[in-house]
Amino acid sequence: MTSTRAEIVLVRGDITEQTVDVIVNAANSSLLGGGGVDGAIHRRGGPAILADCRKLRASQYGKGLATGRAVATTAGRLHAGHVIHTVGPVYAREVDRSELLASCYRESLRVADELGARTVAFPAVSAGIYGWPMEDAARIAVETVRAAETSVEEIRFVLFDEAAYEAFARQIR
Ligand code: AR6
Repeated sequence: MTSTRAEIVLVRGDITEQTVDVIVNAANSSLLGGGGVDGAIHRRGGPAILADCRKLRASQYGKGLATGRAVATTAGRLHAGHVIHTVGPVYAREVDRSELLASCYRESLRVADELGARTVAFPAVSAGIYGWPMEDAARIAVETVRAAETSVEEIRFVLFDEAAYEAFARQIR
């Protein structure tokens, strides 16, 4: 069954503290870690996540993970079954990369479905170091997951600060 409309839940907090089937990471194409959510996930999840990422780089992702795509690893010590790493686009005023940002959410849900996940936590992909304006990032995130055909039952957006939480809340209303 892939027609269930998932419940969308907003939480203000740290995504690494969530108990869910899948935690989505706003990664970069190297898959080898970074700052922001990515740094927090690797720190809190421990070295098993990086070990899995290195295996992916040594096998089917020799050139890294393309923008808009998603791939799963272990979640290490996080309270989750898997981490799904997705690579958001860097925001640019002169080119519209919205479709790539939407793809991050769609592809992550597709991989989550393959894993049989029921609960998935997302950060605001691209809305930190990659510079996407929060209001627009929230609109794309919410519109995309609403339109997605998925068996996931709960999609939890975990927003780090009040401004991000409010931006997502305006999209849900
Ligand atoms: N829990 C939830 N949200 C968080 C957390 C956390 N622990 N930490 C930060 N955020 P970012 P991006 C918020 O920069 O823009 C990395 O170096 C943050 O406030 O993590 O996609 C990667 O390796 C912001 O709202 O991801 C890439 O190189 C949102 O999460 C690059 O950054 C996303 O911010 C990806 O940049």
